[in-house]
Amino acid sequence: MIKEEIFVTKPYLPPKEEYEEYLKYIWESRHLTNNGKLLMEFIGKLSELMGVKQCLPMSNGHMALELMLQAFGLSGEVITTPYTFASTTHAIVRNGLTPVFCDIRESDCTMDPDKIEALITEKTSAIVPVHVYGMPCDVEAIEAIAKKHNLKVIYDAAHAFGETINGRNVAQFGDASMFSFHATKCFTSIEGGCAVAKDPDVMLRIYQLQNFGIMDEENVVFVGANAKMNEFQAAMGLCNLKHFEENTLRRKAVVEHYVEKLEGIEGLRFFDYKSDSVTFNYSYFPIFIDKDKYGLSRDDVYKYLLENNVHARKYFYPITSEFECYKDCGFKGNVSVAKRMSECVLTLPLYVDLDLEIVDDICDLLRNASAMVKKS
Ligand code: T4K
Repeated sequence: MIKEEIFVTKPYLPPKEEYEEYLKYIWESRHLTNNGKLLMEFIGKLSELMGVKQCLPMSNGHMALELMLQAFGLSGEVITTPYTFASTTHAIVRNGLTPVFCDIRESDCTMDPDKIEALITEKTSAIVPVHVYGMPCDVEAIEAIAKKHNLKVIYDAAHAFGETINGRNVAQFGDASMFSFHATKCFTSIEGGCAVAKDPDVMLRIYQLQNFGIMDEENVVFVGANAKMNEFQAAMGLCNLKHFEENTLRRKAVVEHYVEKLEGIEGLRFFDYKSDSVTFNYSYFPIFIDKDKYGLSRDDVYKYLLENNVHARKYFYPITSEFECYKDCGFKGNVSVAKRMSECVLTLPLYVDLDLEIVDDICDLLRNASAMVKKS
């Protein structure tokens, strides 16, 4: 049994003095939110890192996605994946759009491009794929299909901040992308998110929508919401940005340690992080358990780890198409791979200061659990 409780993640916090410097400024300026100076500085630094002309940090990733979909003025059906967090499907449905579920690839759990075209109808207006766990989608294939059928591609890139594909930042793909800066993410502004869109008119509309659709003191032109990022969030983002590169290396070391220690355990599979084309941010470490070969089911392993103080999580189970709130909606889509993957996945603890000895202990638990069952 591991002595202390180990959670799936633990947010990185910068040295307190670095945040306090920004707090001093906030106290002096009394500018707490609504386009403060720190937000402007954050926008500049983020745009530079992502190599985009414009981006807009917002209150959280979900609102960024929801308002981004609204800004495109979409209608009808949106092809998406059910192998994701609630936010992706909710953002579509809350825009009055109908999700059509496309299955995923077993290799990386992202949308299977070979299954998209069969789902396109005259009602389809967009594709919303997810770079789930920071595994980049097959952007080339997806965008070729979108171009052919004149559809928008809006990525849920909640997990993919800072990653590159063939040397280009992930934010540069598709028509738009949303990133999450939630406390549980590899880069955090406490709560927070960011919208990136290529079309400056769409960017402007997102900007208007996140402030109630207000144009000026006397004109409210769109039915917007409040999704503004405040100065405390921007300050945290600015601090954490300074440490992002170094933190990515520390998470990479944890992932490599897991891979080394888990390799060879029959019935456990994990992603291949060796890639010539992708630089990962190492935000999640999911494992997939084959009960017949490993000897225990995912749920058995979840319980066993919990009894030993390890709080692994079933990200992403159940798939969103099976949520209670959607059970009577009759949304279309054959998603047998997504369902199967969701039933065997377990996401292991991963964060910057996760001690490698704890990783050893978690791996020993996983190795021993299987060995014990096979012996008995
Ligand atoms: N799209 C995708 C694909 C997403 O995964 C998400 C969010 C979104 C969109 C929407 O982005 P945001 O609107 O959230 O920016 C968490 C997060 O709340 C959520 O941001 C994230 N995805 C999702 C995958 O995970 P929970 O309900 O599992 O979080 P919670 O509170 O159980 O936290 C997990 C563990 O982290 C805890 O056991 C302990 C630790 N923790 C958590 C927090 C919040 C800390 O140590 N400190 C903390 O402050 O959803």
